[in-house]
Amino acid sequence: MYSQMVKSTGKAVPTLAELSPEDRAFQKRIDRGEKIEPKEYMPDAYRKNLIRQIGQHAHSEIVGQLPEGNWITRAPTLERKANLLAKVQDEAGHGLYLYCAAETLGVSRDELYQMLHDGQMKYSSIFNYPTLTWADMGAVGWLVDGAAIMNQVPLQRTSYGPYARAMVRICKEESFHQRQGFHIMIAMAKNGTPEQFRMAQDALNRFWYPSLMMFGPSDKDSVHSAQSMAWKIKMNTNDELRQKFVDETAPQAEFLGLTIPDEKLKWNEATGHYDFSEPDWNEFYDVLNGNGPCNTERLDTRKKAWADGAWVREGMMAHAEKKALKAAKAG
Ligand code: FAQ
Repeated sequence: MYSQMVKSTGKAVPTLAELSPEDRAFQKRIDRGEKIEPKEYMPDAYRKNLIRQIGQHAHSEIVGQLPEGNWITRAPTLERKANLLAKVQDEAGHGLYLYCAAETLGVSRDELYQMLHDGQMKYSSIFNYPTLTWADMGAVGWLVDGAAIMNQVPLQRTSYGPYARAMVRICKEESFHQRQGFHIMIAMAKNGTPEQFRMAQDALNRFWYPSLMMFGPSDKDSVHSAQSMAWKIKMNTNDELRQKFVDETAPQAEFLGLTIPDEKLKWNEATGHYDFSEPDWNEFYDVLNGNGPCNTERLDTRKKAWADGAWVREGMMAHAEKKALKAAKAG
């Protein structure tokens, strides 16, 4: 079975004094809040870490189309169908901006796809779960896009210029996605039939913990957080963002009349946050290792799409070559 590699590359963050003069100057630029642009000096490890994160982010956007694409033909109304179609199309666009941002770091899109198909690069664990009912379209928009926004809004301030700028547009679109999902949940949980309410609750039950996993392992197990935060590739730790997500989502569930499947979920006056249960981290690592319910299906679908599109790519290349030849001949 296909397996996404789980590898540890984490090292202690060096102090300024331990850095070479070039890397020290680079770190000082980051500390001053300057943006790093493609042709400027950057340490090799900064470049590699960005390719890893942006590449995985791009893969998540395009693999993330699959669980929702499954429901376009079965949307309950024309309006819902049009909204879902637009959303799924937006995700493709997000993938493209992100692949472009990664390409500015010296990796080609073909190489990134190859690494996805070989299992050398990951995509978000959340997309290895199935979407079983229409209520799942509500839960994905509300929870999955909600978690994505929580993580991506701070990334608009990330140190790498092309990544930060891609995030601005992506975040605007993600907030529309979150609202279309919440709207579906309102229709089903607040204004729907008892059966629709039950479907909405069932979707929340299945998507709650996988959504919490989207933020990555707990801080003590995060491999990249310390260095990524020093480089402002990440602006917050995984646990900080997970807590923020729970704090925002718990009142929304209450508004919907739905119950988050966590007996420990409780407002804590002293901390000013909700207490909540951690997800099952064994399940998380199992999914990363290729053993989630849909890993094989998702990757096979992407590989087939790549193989089926070969004739289009070849045709476009041939057309581009012909045009270039004509232009050269014309002078
Ligand atoms: N799934 O050291 P950390 C979306 C891996 S976009 C899979 O903490 P890091 C839009 C991690 O890569 C969703 N793998 O890692 C949408 C690393 O493995 P590696 C995607 C995960 O990078 C909505 C290892 O575990 N968003 O949903 C996951 O500092 C609806 C150790 O972890 C982004 O990519 C996971 N959940 O923090 C589309 C945002 N978590 O690479 C369609 C940008 C961790 O060493 C429909 N990325 N891993 O082999 C980030 O902010 C970070 O990369 C984190 C992980 C926070 C995801």
